[in-house]
Amino acid sequence: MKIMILGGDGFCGWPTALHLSNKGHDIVIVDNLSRRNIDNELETNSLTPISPISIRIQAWKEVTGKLIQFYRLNVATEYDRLLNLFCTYRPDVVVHFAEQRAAPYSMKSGVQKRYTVNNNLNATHNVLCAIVESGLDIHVVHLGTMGVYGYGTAGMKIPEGYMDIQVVNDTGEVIKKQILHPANPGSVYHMTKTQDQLFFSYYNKNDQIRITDLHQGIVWGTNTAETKLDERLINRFDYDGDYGTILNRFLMQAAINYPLTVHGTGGQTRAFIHIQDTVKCVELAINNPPQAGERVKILNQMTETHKVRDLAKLISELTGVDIQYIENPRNEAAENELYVENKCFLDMGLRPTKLDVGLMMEVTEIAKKYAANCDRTKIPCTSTWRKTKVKAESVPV
Ligand code: NAD
Ligand code: USQ
Repeated sequence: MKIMILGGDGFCGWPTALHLSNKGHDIVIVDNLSRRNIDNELETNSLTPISPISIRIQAWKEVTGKLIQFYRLNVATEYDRLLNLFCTYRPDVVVHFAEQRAAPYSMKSGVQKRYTVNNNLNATHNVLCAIVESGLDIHVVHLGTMGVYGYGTAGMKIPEGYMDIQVVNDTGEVIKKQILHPANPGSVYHMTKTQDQLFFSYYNKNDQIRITDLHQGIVWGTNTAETKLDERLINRFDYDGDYGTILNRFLMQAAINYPLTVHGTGGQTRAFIHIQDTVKCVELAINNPPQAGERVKILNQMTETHKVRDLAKLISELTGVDIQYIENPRNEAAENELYVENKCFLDMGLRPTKLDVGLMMEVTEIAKKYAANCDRTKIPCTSTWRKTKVKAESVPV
């Protein structure tokens, strides 16, 4: 198949591009390299030494003989170039990773809130609008988040996108329906993903675009079978307080003996998936597209749930690193349970890569290998969800 990967230079997009290329698909990566620029803005870097995109692509060609094309393009602002690329390349599938994905970054200040909204909503809308204008029947596979649901349970498993409801009409008749699960975002970033869902629902209804929306949990791990083939193919490893995610941060903190930073009581339960399963799930989603006229297919892309404090205790027992409980900079429930349905991927044949001591230690070994690249001052999470209110009269006009 001809597959275009938007955001294909990122943490999930790069290993997905290599995995699909290895499977024999024709791959085009589109990325504006904004993630690398945000590292410059935050004065931090991937712990692993990621190569420039041209070196990555050259290395892949040398190692496997396979070609990947790259276009530097801003999906959110360069609509005409995007449409032109769809019309000339004529992809069968567009995999859409091209969004600002860090919740803490999206909450830093008005600048980052507005950037996240403008970037994410325009990127998603441009993709859908350009597909309609191109007249092509392109399957969109989008990376969404488990965070669209909130992290509650309402006494039931979180379903895959749609919820069964019953209402009683004026004549007393019980009407059964399925609706999108109510949105309950916990950050400006997560809010953009809840709005993406409405774009998908509308364009699917109006223009019959075939869409799969993958509600993914927190991705952990760093390398996949393909990124291990050559050091120039290595995946990025975010450890800083804005982009680093919990399990990888803890494994990296253990590697440099930095006390594990548990927010609050650590009673937050979250969904997880290993990066090797991320690339597998995207492949499964591509191989099992919605039929013409089918509603948006929503799949929960996660394999297990854990409480933050349980992960901290596990890693502390394995490595001897201390745990520090710190005031939570976020506005989120201190304790929650989380039960998630993930039957669709299991039925498609996913064999989950569960939390495993060997795999966790592999991440810690990578972190140890590149520990010299770590700037310890970038580890604390400094982005707070609620700012001290500024009095209206003190705001300059
Ligand atoms: P990432 O920041 O590493 O990668 C995103 C890529 O998209 C970057 O290379 C960036 O330069 C590019 N990009 C952003 N805006 C763009 C634009 N306007 N035009 C072109 N390129 C643009 O993030 P990631 O961790 O790879 O996440 C990819 C997707 O998966 C995101 O949409 C994210 O919400 C979702 N997701 C990630 C995780 C996770 O734990 N990493 C979990 C659930 C869902
Ligand atoms: N946390 C800590 N200590 C830390 C960092 C985080 O206790 O040092 C806590 C947070 O307070 C939160 C939990 O760990 O309760 C998860 O935080 P995270 O940064 O690992 O994940 P999150 O902000 O939810 O975002 C990540 C990805 C995002 C994706 C989301 C999936 O960055 O792109 O959408 O995971 S989900 O969490 O299922 O919504």
